[in-house]
Amino acid sequence: MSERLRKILTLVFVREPGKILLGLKKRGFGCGLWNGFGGKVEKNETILQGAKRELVEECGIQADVLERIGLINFEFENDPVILEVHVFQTFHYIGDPVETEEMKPEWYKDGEIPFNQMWPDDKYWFPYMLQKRKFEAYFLFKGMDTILDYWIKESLND
Ligand code: 6OG
Repeated sequence: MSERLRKILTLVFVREPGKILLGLKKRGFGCGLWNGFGGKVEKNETILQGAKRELVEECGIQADVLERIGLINFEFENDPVILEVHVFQTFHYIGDPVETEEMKPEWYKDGEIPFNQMWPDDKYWFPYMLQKRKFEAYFLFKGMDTILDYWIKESLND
């Protein structure tokens, strides 16, 4: 039996009524794709603390309250690592988004999300987020572009 290594990651979306802040990833995993802000949770912090830290580091925005909206497990074919991504959103934040070495931020209207320049899983679960429904999901990838298998369900509790 193969060992599964679990990496805990965060993904944060800053929202305004009718629009959403995305960042173009300028380096590393997912480079060239629009996404929320986030990264690995460090050993000395909670998931929520990690989410807030990454949001400040990657686009200069401070959010005192983040709402937990989703949990996604990603697996990649022939890779023992499971990515456990905790998804948050906030409508209450301080500061204007700034470009950093990691991300170029830009506001998008809810109806004009650039799915063709995003991870392919996003088009499945963004509708849940945009309709303020909490969700849980699983995706099995082959490489970075192909989804071999997935499920998604609304989660009614936190
Ligand atoms: P760093 O490695 O830069 O954090 N992430 C994904 N986001 C989406 N939408 N789809 C995926 O499909 C993803 N895999 C990872 C989690 C990586 C950031 O990218 C997110 C983190 O916010 C596979 O530290």
